[in-house]
Amino acid sequence: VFPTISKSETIKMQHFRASEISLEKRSLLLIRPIIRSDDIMSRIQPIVEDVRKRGDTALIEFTMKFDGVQLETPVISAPFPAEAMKLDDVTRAAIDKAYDNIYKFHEAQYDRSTLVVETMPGVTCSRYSRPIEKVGLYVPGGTAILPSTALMLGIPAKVAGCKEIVIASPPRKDGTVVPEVLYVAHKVGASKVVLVGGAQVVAALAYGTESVPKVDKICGPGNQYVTAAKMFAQNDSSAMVSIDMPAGPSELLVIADNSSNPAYVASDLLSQAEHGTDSQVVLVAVSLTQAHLQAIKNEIHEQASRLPRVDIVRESIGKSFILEVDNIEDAMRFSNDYAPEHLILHLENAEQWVEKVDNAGSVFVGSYSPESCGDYASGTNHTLPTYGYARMYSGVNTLTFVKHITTQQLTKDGLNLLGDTVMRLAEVEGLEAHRNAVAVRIKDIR
Ligand code: HSO
Ligand code: ZN
Repeated sequence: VFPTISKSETIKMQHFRASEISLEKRSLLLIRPIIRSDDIMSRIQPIVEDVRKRGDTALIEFTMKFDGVQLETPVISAPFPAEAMKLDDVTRAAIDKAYDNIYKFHEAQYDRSTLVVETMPGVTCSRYSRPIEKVGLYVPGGTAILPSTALMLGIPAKVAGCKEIVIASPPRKDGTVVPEVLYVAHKVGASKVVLVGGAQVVAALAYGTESVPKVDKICGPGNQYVTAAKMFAQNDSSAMVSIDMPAGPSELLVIADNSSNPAYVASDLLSQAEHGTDSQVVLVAVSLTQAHLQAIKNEIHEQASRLPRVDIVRESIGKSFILEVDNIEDAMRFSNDYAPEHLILHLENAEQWVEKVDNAGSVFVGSYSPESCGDYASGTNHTLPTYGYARMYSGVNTLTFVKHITTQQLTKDGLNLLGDTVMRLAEVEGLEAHRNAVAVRIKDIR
């Protein structure tokens, strides 16, 4: 149960000392606060089924029901109308700069060369990469418009060479598309923008409708309904679709020592806390003096009070905590156990500690690397594993949109050399037809 911070109270995080809490309490701190309601699946299933059955008609009805918007058609096709993506010069320049940096980093990730390895004389194994042909990219709406997410999904898909990129995003109240999102869609070469959000558009992308193409992979963050619909579609073999990763609310863990700037630390925590009431931010304080810690707390309260989204921040800060530890090793251990989506190292010689990070979506090194830079424009991706999934998932990257095909070619001599090994293993498994496929050839060779 999390305290609700009322308007008259100080905006502060709960506070623990690692040396004073039990192991049980420590493991509780690793668990994310979100309340997963079991009925999410049962609530999205009828929506998914309905879209599958009635296609565009259902999309239009659900958009009326959930967004209060009457759509004439759910899809805008390229070439997109110039007047719908008109931006002021400063905004366009910012998107262009972010685009260039993200493009550079994601282009460098893609080694298109074919891998060729002769494992034994006459036995050649190769690996080829191919783009996933059709992809659906979900750009959430909700309490903020997120053209940056369109960049983070669209650019790697473009770099990978996906043939059809479909961007889905809920409409604005007047039924139009966010111009920044449409501009990004144009830049990444999207063929369509679907003006629908939620589980309904995930279903449309998974199964296809009259106007929405069925895609091979659906990527992008979203609320619980979007995530549940993605998981449902992935599990339905008749949909034949994959997803990027399970997604949860955004989170940040900051490790700070006495060299940190209290105002910077607080600003980073709040930048993530403003995302949503279910965001969680964690400050791991490495033997901070009480004065230093108090300075950070004061900054949190003062900066938060001035934020337009202070009501959201009150709730997310209420779900967040400070953990005091004695040394950096303990901090790293906690962080690796927590496996944060974002990790910021406000440490002296921060770069030395990167090597000790085992689990994190993306790491921000040193006091001049705010998470905001990675969220928008430095080049790294911001679609990252949350909820502890950084233990086994990578963030979205160029290879998210690529698959690999292997080949092999054996020469006569190669088969002669490897044949006995294969025949013996087939015998061990009792698979005579396997053994025979080698034996009929070996008979001719020898
Ligand atoms: N921090 C968010 C991404 C984002 N921030 C979008 C601003 N816009 C989740 O990684
Ligand atoms: Zn952010």
